[in-house]
Amino acid sequence: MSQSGAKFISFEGGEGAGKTTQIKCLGEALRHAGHEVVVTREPGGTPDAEIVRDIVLGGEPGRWSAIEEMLLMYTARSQLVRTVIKPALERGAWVLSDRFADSTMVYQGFAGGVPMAEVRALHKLVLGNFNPDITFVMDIAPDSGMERVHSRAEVLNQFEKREAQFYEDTRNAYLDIAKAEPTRCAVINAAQKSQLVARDIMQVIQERTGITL
Ligand code: T5A
Repeated sequence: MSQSGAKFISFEGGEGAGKTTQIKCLGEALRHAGHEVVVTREPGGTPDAEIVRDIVLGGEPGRWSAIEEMLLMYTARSQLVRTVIKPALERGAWVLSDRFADSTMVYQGFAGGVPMAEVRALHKLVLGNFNPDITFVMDIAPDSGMERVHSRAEVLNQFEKREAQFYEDTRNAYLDIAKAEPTRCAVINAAQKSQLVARDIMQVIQERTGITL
């Protein structure tokens, strides 16, 4: 679907893994190399989807059932893909997304208890076979990631107030996905200094796409 080799790249991983930081870094490198780049995030990325983000992330844990969360995520995702991501790829822009469908599989599926087959069926219904070309799984011990989140001193969203086991489960689920889909996913050691994380990400981009950054 994309023109001129542009790719759809998602960044996944636990809270505080450094996804936003690395998207900024990769976006700058791609722009510097002359590519158009669209940066987006999930849930969110369109005015309507940002409203869904506020609804689903606000309040206390347990406000929504895992199925309700999944439906809200896919409602927002459907509009984001239809109105932002696909048009960008069609005109040759690279798209960098802070989280995408693996987050639903991990948070509402593995950790939330929605059967995998049902998450996959909803994905198929809403998006068909549409998926990122490359997914970076930003791997870090949950304690270290949460330390970074707490040091930012922002108000925590409901997903940042769960028990420690929840973060262990989500980390393991991401690693399982990466193991099952090695062609799409690349696991990155996100506990390193930012510059080293960025170096590893750019190396994967160069190896898998053939572009020079
Ligand atoms: N969710 C989402 C679902 O349950 N289902 C879904 O389908 C979707 C799409 C989103 C929540 O929604 C859930 C999952 C999430 O819990 P969010 O607010 O977007 O919530 O939270 P996160 O995506 O987790 O983003 P964070 O902002 O918490 O973490 P990032 O983006 O991974 O980390 P970043 O780059 O903001 O860095 C965090 C801090 O660490 C520092 C940064 O400067 C920053 O202060 N930092 C580093 N420090 C040291 N070394 C490094 N290498 C560093 N990299 C960054």
